[in-house]
Amino acid sequence: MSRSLALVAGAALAAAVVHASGSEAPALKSLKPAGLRLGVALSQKQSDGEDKAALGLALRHFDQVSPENLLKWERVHPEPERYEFGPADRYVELGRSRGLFVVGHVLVWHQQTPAWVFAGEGGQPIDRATALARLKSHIDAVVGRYRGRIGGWDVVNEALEEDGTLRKTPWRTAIGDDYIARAFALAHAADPTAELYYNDYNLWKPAKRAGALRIVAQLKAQGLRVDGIGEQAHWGIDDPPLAAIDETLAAIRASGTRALITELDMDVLPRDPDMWGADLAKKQKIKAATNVYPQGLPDDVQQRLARRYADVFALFLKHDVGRVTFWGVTDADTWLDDFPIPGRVNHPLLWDRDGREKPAFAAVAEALRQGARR
Ligand code: 9MR
Repeated sequence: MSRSLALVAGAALAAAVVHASGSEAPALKSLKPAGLRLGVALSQKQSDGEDKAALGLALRHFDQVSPENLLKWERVHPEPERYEFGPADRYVELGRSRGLFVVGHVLVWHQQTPAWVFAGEGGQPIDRATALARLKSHIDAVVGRYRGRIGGWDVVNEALEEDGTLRKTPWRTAIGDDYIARAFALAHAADPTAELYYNDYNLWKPAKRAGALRIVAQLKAQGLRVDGIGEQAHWGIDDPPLAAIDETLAAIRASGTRALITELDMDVLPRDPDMWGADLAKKQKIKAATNVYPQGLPDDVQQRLARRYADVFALFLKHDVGRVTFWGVTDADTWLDDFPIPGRVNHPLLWDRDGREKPAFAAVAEALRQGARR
């Protein structure tokens, strides 16, 4: 690109920022305490610069980025001998060129991993040695490629059942319980400078939290590097209770490992206890009953959402979490439109579908200001 073209493109991006935010709101990252990383997950459209308005908001307000999907195994390593690094290279370069802390997500997960990874010879179950060899070549290739440039990795994601026992994943079946330790050791060998995290959801539940603390204590007892325990924080507008979040952050902090909030959003739609496991017909019924704000979020719920964000941010700051990452920039991109019920209109983030700040934005800004003053 010529210099003048680059200038025009830069100006267009700046214009998109002003248009999208609709006001001269302060950049969130300018308000926060220095020790807190404040980030957002980018879609590939955003890191590729196609969604300029959302990218503009991300670059203005955050100092850390996570990749929503493009570093998952199925994207980056779809076939045994084929890696697709293009989107990830552009994502890492974008973050580095803007001085952002770039996170890698995710090395070991039972989802979004192609079937070949777990397939043995001739239809046999995969053996331990083969599984370890595949794990090593993947981690060497991916972590090694971004050595010194990706600042921290979600090494293992969602290894726990709700009761705190280890989940029966294909990795565990093939390798054994030490697959977690092996993954951390391999990641550290591939980039000794990178921070390494254990990441999971529902760590506000005491049994699951105990499981995460146990995993990390065992890793550390083996001399392995662990820099953070990530609570994803896909939460609701009313639950989990603040007291449970408070206790969890206190417990993680007391364990000596930094707590991170890695995938924050607030589902505002009514919940139905059956919604996660329901069949398609039932899901349709639940959709009809719960898709209650298709035209936008009413003022009273905007205010409730703002209060909820203020409350959880007060706890994040109280417990000195190392990072808070939102799972998406605006409501236009949220995965919650399709989960657990497909085709609804959710409103979980700080900007609405048109990129306008919601009251929750001002609430987070104020919480950060107060946190920085303490
Ligand atoms: O937001 C992601 C969505 O676009 C993908 O379809 C989905 C596939 O499983 O993964 C979502 O991100 C997940 C993250 O990688 C791990 N924690 C839960 C997130 C929400 O499902």
